[in-house]
Amino acid sequence: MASTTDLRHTEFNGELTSSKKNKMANKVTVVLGAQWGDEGKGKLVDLLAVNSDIVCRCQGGNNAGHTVVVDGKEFDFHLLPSGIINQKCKSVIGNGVVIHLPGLFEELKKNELKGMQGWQERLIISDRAHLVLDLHQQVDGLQEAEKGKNSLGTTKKGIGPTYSSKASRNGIRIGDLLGDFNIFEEKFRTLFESYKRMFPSLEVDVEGELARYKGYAAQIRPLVKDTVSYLHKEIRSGKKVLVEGANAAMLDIDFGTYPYVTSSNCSIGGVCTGLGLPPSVLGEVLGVVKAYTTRVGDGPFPTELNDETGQLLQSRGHEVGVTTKRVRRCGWLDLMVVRYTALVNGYTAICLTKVDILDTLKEIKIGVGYKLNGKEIDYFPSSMTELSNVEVKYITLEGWACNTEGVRDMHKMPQQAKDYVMAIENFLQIPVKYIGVGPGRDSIINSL
Ligand code: 2SA
Ligand code: GDP
Ligand code: MG
Repeated sequence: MASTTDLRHTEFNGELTSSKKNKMANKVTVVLGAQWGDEGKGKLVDLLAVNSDIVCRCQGGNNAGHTVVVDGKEFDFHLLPSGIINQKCKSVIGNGVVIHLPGLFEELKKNELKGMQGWQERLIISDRAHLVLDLHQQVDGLQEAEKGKNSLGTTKKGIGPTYSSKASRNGIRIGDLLGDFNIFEEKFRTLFESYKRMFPSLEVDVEGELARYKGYAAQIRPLVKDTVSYLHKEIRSGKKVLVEGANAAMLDIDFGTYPYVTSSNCSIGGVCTGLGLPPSVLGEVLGVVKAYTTRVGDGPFPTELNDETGQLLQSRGHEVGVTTKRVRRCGWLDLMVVRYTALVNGYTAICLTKVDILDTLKEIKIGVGYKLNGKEIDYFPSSMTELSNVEVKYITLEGWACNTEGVRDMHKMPQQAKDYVMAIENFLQIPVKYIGVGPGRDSIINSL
């Protein structure tokens, strides 16, 4: 029987002391992609990690590619939170993330060679996170091939099939790998057989895979925890937590350009479900917006530029996928997209990146409205047919036609660049807090 004494010793006994209340006021900062990804989230996370104790990934897998440039050295992170190079920060891979263990160890090794040290003391993995198996990656490729000209342009990292396994409840979690290996083996065989029935060409060396995973189990065991209670304890004790969203709101499985989306919630809801955090602990929500728009993969893109300006943005912006090396499609900034994702995510401020890439343009356009069948619409279309048919209403601003890379103070920005920023703030009614003018950690203007 639970005694009264037991209850008296629990955290909540009816009275919260004022010091406890203050500690609960410590809010989690969230960084989210506001367009179709690759806005520069990695760079902002790396910058904010300097003042954080814990950096967390909450969703996605190694489809993501987040770049961090420190002292001219470039790091690309896929599964690891971008704060991992910060010696003072713990890095958490939360329950909402899907983990390809071979990819994770490869990523750790690659970064060790670049000088990353001591990650064993800093990396924490949720026991509830699902495993991406090589067979999921094969299935991703087979599904794309089956779709032919209607393929989605996935990264083929097994993300969709893994989240499908999770939703159909035959997925395998990190905790399963660390538990009774016979049960893991049974789950593995069942999963393989069910996919084999769907895709007879699927080839898996089951015995080899099982042996390999036995090895991975021993390697990851010291890193695995119940990250839900860990994070809550740390937040209560006053630690500063930063969450790094992967992919972006327009790729969100619910709010994005479905079916041309990834398979997780890349918007604010994914932060709560992917880490076990209630909305009440969330504080600042920073939407990362690229000063123009890019998209990698298929699907409608209303402000896409299939002309010289699009090529210029692609080449000046080095717009190439960090994971797949695919060339990214480029176009003007579409504020209809950002306004819609702001509704979903509730950005408290914007980080506007890659403003320097626009330095050579004489004129810059911004998409500020959509017309469908000649009529302006006040919603973001859910139908891909509608979105493919919208006519974009643009405003045209004068370019600044000078170099902004060295600017670190908003007052020293050319007037036209200030006007560009102001046009964005006025349209969105959200302050632009940071302005990126180069890939390096210090190439940023804090404008508030
Ligand atoms: P998936 O693999 O199932 O998640 O693909 C579904 C769609 O999501 C897009 N997606 C991305 N879009 C932008 N950046 C991503 N990360 C890499 C990068 C992409 C790369 O940082 O450059 O290297 O190609 C990313 N990951 C997924 C994908 O293109 C599909 O449209
Ligand atoms: P993420 O997925 O959102 O983290 O973004 P990616 O790393 O995929 O792509 C963003 C690219 O832009 C990377 O190569 C960054 O180094 C680079 N980058 C980020 N911010 C800026 C900026 O303000 N200016 C320039 N020129 N490059 C930037
Ligand atoms: Mg990226």
